[in-house]
Amino acid sequence: MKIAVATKNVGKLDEFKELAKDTSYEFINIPESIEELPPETGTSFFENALIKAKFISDYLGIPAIGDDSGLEVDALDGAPGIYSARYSESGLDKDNCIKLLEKLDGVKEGLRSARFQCCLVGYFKGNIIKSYGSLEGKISYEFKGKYGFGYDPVFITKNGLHLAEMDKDKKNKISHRSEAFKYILKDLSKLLN
Ligand code: ITT
Repeated sequence: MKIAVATKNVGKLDEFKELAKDTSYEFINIPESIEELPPETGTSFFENALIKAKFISDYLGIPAIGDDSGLEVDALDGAPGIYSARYSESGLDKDNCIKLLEKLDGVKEGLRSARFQCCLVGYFKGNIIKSYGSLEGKISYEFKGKYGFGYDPVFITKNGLHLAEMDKDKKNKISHRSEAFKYILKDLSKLLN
């Protein structure tokens, strides 16, 4: 079965492709002709992931998976949360991280706890499946690492490494996205019922 991955984020797509390697499904990119996904007008990761999945599934006529994810920082009352991609004015990964470190300026190490959240939604002809995953850690004081995307350079995992110090294989062993992926795989066949 072909399933479209409803994302324009190359970092997410790379991780998906790696996770999908050992499955019997064929995960495909959305066509280049789709320049933008619809606006994320939802109030939760679930609602936004559904917007993406439904749009792409209806457009291509095949099942699609949408991923809405983000970072929740306790000292910032859960921000940037569903606004993670649009946190800084430019929305660029580097600027988002810089803004986050500025917001946490002066916050002590013990109070910098945070977690990545990921909601995956599968959609086809009105059928909806969903799953969640999360990854606990804390926000660093500096950038470190060359892998990954988004907030990976400023997120320290339980093992003390920044997420951007882990290559795709290592990140996929622990990440919020891989946890959600593991759960949604079990339900994918329900999309065709
Ligand atoms: P699509 O909507 O096209 O999928 P997006 O980047 O806009 O791409 P989101 O709206 O879900 O996706 O925003 C998620 C943001 O949260 C993303 O831009 C990253 O900055 C951050 N994020 C999510 N997962 C991450 C991860 O595994 N590592 C680092 N940052 C992550």
